[in-house]
Amino acid sequence: MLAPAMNLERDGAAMVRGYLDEEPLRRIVDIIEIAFAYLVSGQGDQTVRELWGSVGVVTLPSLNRCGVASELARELSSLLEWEANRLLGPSYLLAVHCSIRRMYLKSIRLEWHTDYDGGGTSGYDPCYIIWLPLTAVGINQPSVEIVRGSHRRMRDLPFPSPHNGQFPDEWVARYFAPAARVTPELAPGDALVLDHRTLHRTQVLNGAALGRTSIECRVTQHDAYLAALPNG
Ligand SMILES: O=C(O)CCC(=O)C(=O)O
Repeated sequence: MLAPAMNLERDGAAMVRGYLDEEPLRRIVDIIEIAFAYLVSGQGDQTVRELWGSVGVVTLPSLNRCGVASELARELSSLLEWEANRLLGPSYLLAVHCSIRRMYLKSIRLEWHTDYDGGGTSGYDPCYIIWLPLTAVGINQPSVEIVRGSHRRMRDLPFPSPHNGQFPDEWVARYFAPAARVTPELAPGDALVLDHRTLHRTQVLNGAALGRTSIECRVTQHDAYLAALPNG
């Protein structure tokens, strides 16, 4: 289903068209392309190469081990935090939970999960993901599919047993109406903002020629972290 207008508090998700202006978008792309060019040329230590090779991800704190100068890595972090603050109000960038994903194999996709239950963010509540596609998604490249309103119900539903952080499609179908599933079509510079309890997965897009690049930026508004902000 195409994305209807959504509200972050009510739906646990919202689309923000034109979240990034042209200049910050260009800076972000330029900085992360340095990292991918470095890895593609066979450089990088074993840890960064393994993560990149297995799930197509580079974490924000590891950029300086991927050929990105420290000041450029800092510029990227500051930019992501500044934009998040502009959108959501005072928010602390969880750099260790921020990453850049380049999908280049059909097999790399994430199944239904919430970051709260499967992504290690439960200690940061309230916490949000600002998902930034750097390539157009939703038609030829997979977007992120979400279950609208799931952030509230996920507090109370009985989890599959055993639970490994993922939720099988049948489990999601049992508790949520098909109409609650939304797959936004987004352009570079747009953002999809999610509550960290919102169910989401990589869009299933059969036949897509994978070449998608995206950023998962996570921020918290937990009091302890807000107090660490310069104006906190
Ligand atoms: O980029 C994707 O396809 C999935 C991202 C995701 O699920 C996440 O960041 O938690």
